[in-house]
Amino acid sequence: MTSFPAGGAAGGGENATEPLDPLVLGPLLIWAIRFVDDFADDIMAAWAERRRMVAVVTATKAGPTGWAALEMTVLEETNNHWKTGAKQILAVGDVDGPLDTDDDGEIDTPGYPDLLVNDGQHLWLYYADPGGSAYLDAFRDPVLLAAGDGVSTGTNTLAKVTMAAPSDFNADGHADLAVRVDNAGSGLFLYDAINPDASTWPGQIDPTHRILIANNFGTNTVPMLTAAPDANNNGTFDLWTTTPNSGRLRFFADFTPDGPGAITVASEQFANYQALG
Ligand SMILES: [Ca+2]
Ligand SMILES: [Ca+2]
Ligand SMILES: [Ca+2]
Ligand SMILES: [Ca+2]
Repeated sequence: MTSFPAGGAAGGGENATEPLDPLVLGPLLIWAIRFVDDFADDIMAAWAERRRMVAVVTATKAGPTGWAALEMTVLEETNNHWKTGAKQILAVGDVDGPLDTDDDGEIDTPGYPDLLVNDGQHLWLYYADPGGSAYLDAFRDPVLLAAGDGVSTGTNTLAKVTMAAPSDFNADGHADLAVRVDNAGSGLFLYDAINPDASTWPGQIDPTHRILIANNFGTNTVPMLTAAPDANNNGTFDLWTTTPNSGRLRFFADFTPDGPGAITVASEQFANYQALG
Protein backbone atom coordinates (compact mmCIF):
# COMPACT_ATOMS: atom_id res chain seq x y z
CA MET A 1 0.00 0.00 0.00
CA THR A 2 1.56 3.21 -1.12
CA SER A 3 -1.29 5.73 -1.41
CA PHE A 4 -4.26 6.77 0.68
CA PRO A 5 -7.64 8.37 -0.11
CA ALA A 6 -7.79 12.12 -0.06
CA GLY A 7 -8.93 13.67 3.24
CA GLY A 8 -10.93 16.72 4.15
CA ALA A 9 -9.01 19.36 2.25
CA ALA A 10 -11.63 19.62 -0.45
CA GLY A 11 -10.27 20.09 -3.91
CA GLY A 12 -6.66 20.06 -2.84
CA GLY A 13 -6.05 16.48 -3.82
CA GLU A 14 -3.84 15.96 -0.76
CA ASN A 15 -4.45 14.70 2.78
CA ALA A 16 -4.80 17.58 5.20
CA THR A 17 -3.46 15.26 7.93
CA GLU A 18 -0.31 13.28 7.53
CA PRO A 19 -1.38 9.65 6.95
CA LEU A 20 -0.34 6.99 9.45
CA ASP A 21 2.64 5.01 8.48
CA PRO A 22 1.66 1.56 7.17
CA LEU A 23 3.85 0.04 9.91
CA VAL A 24 1.44 1.58 12.42
CA LEU A 25 -1.78 1.33 10.48
CA GLY A 26 -1.38 -2.38 9.72
CA PRO A 27 -1.20 -3.57 13.36
CA LEU A 28 -3.86 -1.00 14.30
CA LEU A 29 -6.29 -2.50 11.80
CA ILE A 30 -5.40 -6.04 12.83
CA TRP A 31 -6.13 -5.31 16.50
CA ALA A 32 -9.28 -3.35 15.69
CA ILE A 33 -10.54 -6.38 13.73
CA ARG A 34 -9.51 -8.72 16.58
CA PHE A 35 -11.57 -6.71 19.07
CA VAL A 36 -14.60 -7.27 16.82
CA ASP A 37 -13.95 -10.85 15.74
CA ASP A 38 -12.17 -12.36 18.76
CA PHE A 39 -12.89 -10.29 21.86
CA ALA A 40 -16.39 -8.97 21.29
CA ASP A 41 -18.12 -11.99 22.85
CA ASP A 42 -16.06 -11.70 26.04
CA ILE A 43 -16.55 -7.94 26.24
CA MET A 44 -20.31 -8.21 25.76
CA ALA A 45 -20.50 -11.07 28.29
CA ALA A 46 -18.50 -9.07 30.86
CA TRP A 47 -20.76 -6.06 30.34
CA ALA A 48 -23.86 -8.21 30.83
CA GLU A 49 -22.33 -9.76 33.97
CA ARG A 50 -21.52 -6.32 35.37
CA ARG A 51 -25.09 -5.15 34.81
CA ARG A 52 -26.39 -8.37 36.43
CA MET A 53 -24.15 -7.89 39.52
CA VAL A 54 -25.09 -4.22 39.91
CA ALA A 55 -28.78 -5.16 39.69
CA VAL A 56 -28.33 -7.87 42.36
CA VAL A 57 -26.50 -5.49 44.70
CA THR A 58 -29.13 -2.80 44.20
CA ALA A 59 -31.99 -5.21 44.89
CA THR A 60 -30.40 -6.98 47.87
CA LYS A 61 -30.53 -5.54 51.37
CA ALA A 62 -28.16 -6.69 54.14
CA GLY A 63 -29.65 -9.35 56.40
CA PRO A 64 -28.91 -12.53 58.33
CA THR A 65 -28.59 -14.57 55.15
CA GLY A 66 -25.91 -12.32 53.76
CA TRP A 67 -24.08 -12.07 57.07
CA ALA A 68 -24.08 -15.83 57.44
CA ALA A 69 -22.51 -16.09 54.01
CA LEU A 70 -19.42 -14.29 55.32
CA GLU A 71 -18.08 -17.43 56.95
CA MET A 72 -14.69 -17.16 58.54
CA THR A 73 -12.38 -19.90 57.38
CA VAL A 74 -8.71 -20.84 56.92
CA LEU A 75 -6.45 -21.30 53.93
CA GLU A 76 -4.65 -24.29 55.45
CA GLU A 77 -6.88 -27.01 56.84
CA THR A 78 -4.26 -27.77 59.51
CA ASN A 79 -5.06 -24.32 60.94
CA ASN A 80 -8.72 -25.22 61.47
CA HIS A 81 -8.86 -25.78 65.22
CA TRP A 82 -12.65 -25.65 65.46
CA LYS A 83 -13.49 -28.38 62.97
CA THR A 84 -14.41 -30.86 65.71
CA GLY A 85 -16.29 -28.21 67.66
CA ALA A 86 -15.28 -25.35 69.90
CA LYS A 87 -16.04 -24.68 73.53
CA GLN A 88 -16.05 -20.96 72.75
CA ILE A 89 -15.06 -18.52 70.03
CA LEU A 90 -14.48 -14.99 71.30
CA ALA A 91 -13.85 -11.70 69.51
CA VAL A 92 -11.31 -10.53 72.06
CA GLY A 93 -10.28 -7.25 70.48
CA ASP A 94 -7.02 -6.37 68.81
CA VAL A 95 -4.27 -8.40 70.48
CA ASP A 96 -1.33 -7.36 68.28
CA GLY A 97 -2.24 -3.75 67.57
CA PRO A 98 -2.76 -0.99 66.87
CA LEU A 99 0.91 -0.08 66.80
CA ASP A 100 2.77 3.17 67.37
CA THR A 101 5.98 1.88 65.82
CA ASP A 102 7.98 5.09 66.24
CA ASP A 103 6.62 5.83 69.71
CA ASP A 104 5.44 9.35 68.90
CA GLY A 105 1.93 8.91 70.25
CA GLU A 106 0.40 8.58 66.77
CA ILE A 107 -0.84 5.21 65.55
CA ASP A 108 1.18 4.00 62.55
CA THR A 109 -0.35 0.55 62.02
CA PRO A 110 -4.12 0.43 62.48
CA GLY A 111 -5.70 -2.26 64.61
CA TYR A 112 -7.61 -5.30 63.38
CA PRO A 113 -9.70 -7.27 65.93
CA ASP A 114 -8.61 -10.84 66.49
CA LEU A 115 -10.34 -14.06 67.53
CA LEU A 116 -9.77 -16.61 70.28
CA VAL A 117 -10.82 -20.21 69.70
CA ASN A 118 -11.04 -22.53 72.70
CA ASP A 119 -11.39 -26.11 71.46
CA GLY A 120 -11.61 -27.45 75.01
CA GLN A 121 -7.94 -28.37 75.22
CA HIS A 122 -6.14 -25.55 73.45
CA LEU A 123 -6.64 -21.82 73.25
CA TRP A 124 -5.71 -20.45 69.82
CA LEU A 125 -5.26 -16.84 68.78
CA TYR A 126 -6.25 -16.06 65.20
CA TYR A 127 -5.05 -12.76 63.78
CA ALA A 128 -7.36 -10.71 61.59
CA ASP A 129 -6.17 -10.18 58.03
CA PRO A 130 -5.40 -6.47 57.45
CA GLY A 131 -6.30 -7.18 53.82
CA GLY A 132 -9.87 -7.78 54.94
CA SER A 133 -10.19 -11.39 53.82
CA ALA A 134 -12.27 -13.92 55.75
CA TYR A 135 -9.25 -16.24 56.02
CA LEU A 136 -8.10 -16.36 59.62
CA ASP A 137 -4.63 -17.59 58.67
CA ALA A 138 -4.06 -15.21 55.74
CA PHE A 139 -2.00 -12.75 57.81
CA ARG A 140 -0.19 -15.31 59.98
CA ASP A 141 -0.76 -18.78 61.39
CA PRO A 142 -2.76 -19.05 64.62
CA VAL A 143 -0.70 -18.99 67.81
CA LEU A 144 -1.26 -21.36 70.74
CA LEU A 145 -1.93 -19.20 73.81
CA ALA A 146 -2.65 -21.95 76.33
CA ALA A 147 -3.11 -25.71 76.60
CA GLY A 148 -4.56 -28.02 79.20
CA ASP A 149 -5.24 -26.05 82.36
CA GLY A 150 -3.13 -23.05 81.35
CA VAL A 151 -6.01 -20.58 81.64
CA SER A 152 -7.98 -22.39 84.27
CA THR A 153 -7.22 -23.06 87.91
CA GLY A 154 -6.36 -26.23 89.77
CA THR A 155 -7.05 -29.33 87.72
CA ASN A 156 -9.75 -27.77 85.55
CA THR A 157 -9.14 -27.73 81.82
CA LEU A 158 -9.93 -25.28 79.09
CA ALA A 159 -13.17 -27.20 78.55
CA LYS A 160 -14.36 -25.69 81.82
CA VAL A 161 -13.85 -21.97 81.36
CA THR A 162 -15.98 -19.15 80.00
CA MET A 163 -14.11 -16.24 78.47
CA ALA A 164 -15.24 -12.65 78.03
CA ALA A 165 -13.61 -9.70 76.27
CA PRO A 166 -12.92 -6.81 78.68
CA SER A 167 -11.12 -4.76 76.02
CA ASP A 168 -8.06 -3.04 77.56
CA PHE A 169 -8.78 -3.41 81.27
CA ASN A 170 -5.45 -2.12 82.57
CA ALA A 171 -5.13 0.66 79.98
CA ASP A 172 -1.74 -0.44 78.65
CA GLY A 173 -2.85 -0.34 75.02
CA HIS A 174 -3.29 -4.12 74.73
CA ALA A 175 -6.45 -6.22 74.78
CA ASP A 176 -6.96 -8.32 77.91
CA LEU A 177 -9.02 -11.42 78.69
CA ALA A 178 -11.60 -12.17 81.41
CA VAL A 179 -12.06 -15.80 82.46
CA ARG A 180 -14.51 -17.57 84.74
CA VAL A 181 -14.01 -21.23 85.69
CA ASP A 182 -17.21 -23.17 85.06
CA ASN A 183 -17.76 -24.53 88.54
CA ALA A 184 -19.55 -23.37 91.66
CA GLY A 185 -17.85 -20.59 93.55
CA SER A 186 -15.38 -19.48 90.90
CA GLY A 187 -14.16 -15.95 90.89
CA LEU A 188 -13.80 -13.79 87.81
CA PHE A 189 -10.22 -13.49 86.67
CA LEU A 190 -8.49 -11.09 84.37
CA TYR A 191 -5.40 -11.85 82.28
CA ASP A 192 -3.64 -8.59 81.59
CA ALA A 193 -1.09 -9.84 79.03
CA ILE A 194 -2.24 -12.06 76.18
CA ASN A 195 -0.15 -10.77 73.27
CA PRO A 196 2.43 -13.51 72.60
CA ASP A 197 4.64 -10.98 70.78
CA ALA A 198 4.80 -8.40 73.58
CA SER A 199 8.36 -7.70 74.64
CA THR A 200 7.72 -8.54 78.28
CA TRP A 201 5.77 -11.67 77.53
CA PRO A 202 6.91 -15.32 77.39
CA GLY A 203 4.50 -16.34 74.64
CA GLN A 204 1.62 -18.07 76.39
CA ILE A 205 -1.07 -16.96 78.80
CA ASP A 206 0.42 -17.23 82.25
CA PRO A 207 -1.13 -17.38 85.75
CA THR A 208 1.42 -14.77 86.87
CA HIS A 209 -0.52 -12.28 84.74
CA ARG A 210 -3.87 -13.18 86.29
CA ILE A 211 -5.72 -11.10 88.85
CA LEU A 212 -8.98 -11.81 90.66
CA ILE A 213 -11.41 -8.97 89.92
CA ALA A 214 -14.63 -10.34 91.45
CA ASN A 215 -15.84 -13.15 93.69
CA ASN A 216 -19.01 -15.21 93.29
CA PHE A 217 -18.92 -15.60 89.53
CA GLY A 218 -19.28 -19.40 89.55
CA THR A 219 -21.97 -21.31 87.66
CA ASN A 220 -24.10 -21.44 90.82
CA THR A 221 -24.54 -17.66 90.81
CA VAL A 222 -23.81 -16.72 87.18
CA PRO A 223 -24.83 -19.49 84.75
CA MET A 224 -23.85 -17.44 81.70
CA LEU A 225 -21.94 -14.22 81.15
CA THR A 226 -20.72 -12.05 78.33
CA ALA A 227 -19.02 -8.69 77.92
CA ALA A 228 -20.15 -5.95 75.53
CA PRO A 229 -17.28 -5.01 76.40
CA ASP A 230 -18.24 -1.44 77.39
CA ALA A 231 -22.00 -1.23 77.04
CA ASN A 232 -22.36 2.14 78.76
CA ASN A 233 -19.45 3.62 76.82
CA ASN A 234 -17.46 5.10 79.67
CA GLY A 235 -14.17 3.32 79.09
CA THR A 236 -14.52 0.58 81.69
CA PHE A 237 -15.68 -2.90 80.91
CA ASP A 238 -19.10 -4.25 81.83
CA LEU A 239 -20.68 -7.70 82.01
CA TRP A 240 -24.12 -9.14 81.34
CA THR A 241 -25.02 -12.22 83.37
CA THR A 242 -27.94 -14.58 83.77
CA THR A 243 -29.28 -15.64 87.16
CA PRO A 244 -30.03 -19.24 88.26
CA ASN A 245 -33.64 -20.44 87.98
CA SER A 246 -35.02 -17.15 86.71
CA GLY A 247 -35.23 -15.06 83.59
CA ARG A 248 -33.21 -12.29 85.18
CA LEU A 249 -30.43 -10.65 83.20
CA ARG A 250 -28.13 -8.52 85.33
CA PHE A 251 -25.77 -5.78 84.25
CA PHE A 252 -22.48 -5.41 86.12
CA ALA A 253 -21.14 -1.99 85.24
CA ASP A 254 -17.62 -0.67 85.22
CA PHE A 255 -15.21 -3.24 86.62
CA THR A 256 -12.08 -2.05 88.32
CA PRO A 257 -9.48 -4.19 90.12
CA ASP A 258 -11.77 -3.83 93.16
CA GLY A 259 -14.74 -5.41 91.38
CA PRO A 260 -17.83 -4.12 89.59
CA GLY A 261 -19.59 -0.81 90.14
CA ALA A 262 -23.38 -0.65 90.01
CA ILE A 263 -25.28 -3.93 89.52
CA THR A 264 -28.70 -3.52 87.93
CA VAL A 265 -31.46 -5.78 86.60
CA ALA A 266 -31.67 -5.35 82.85
CA SER A 267 -34.45 -7.81 82.08
CA GLU A 268 -36.62 -10.59 83.51
CA GLN A 269 -37.12 -12.17 80.08
CA PHE A 270 -34.02 -14.33 79.79
CA ALA A 271 -35.29 -17.73 80.93
CA ASN A 272 -34.24 -20.75 78.83
CA TYR A 273 -31.47 -19.01 76.93
CA GLN A 274 -28.64 -21.42 75.98
CA ALA A 275 -25.91 -18.86 75.36
CA LEU A 276 -25.02 -15.21 75.68
CA GLY A 277 -22.67 -13.56 73.25
CA1 LIG B 1 3.73 6.74 65.52
CA1 LIG C 1 -5.02 -7.79 65.27
CA1 LIG D 1 -4.38 -4.34 78.65
CA1 LIG E 1 -18.50 0.60 81.19
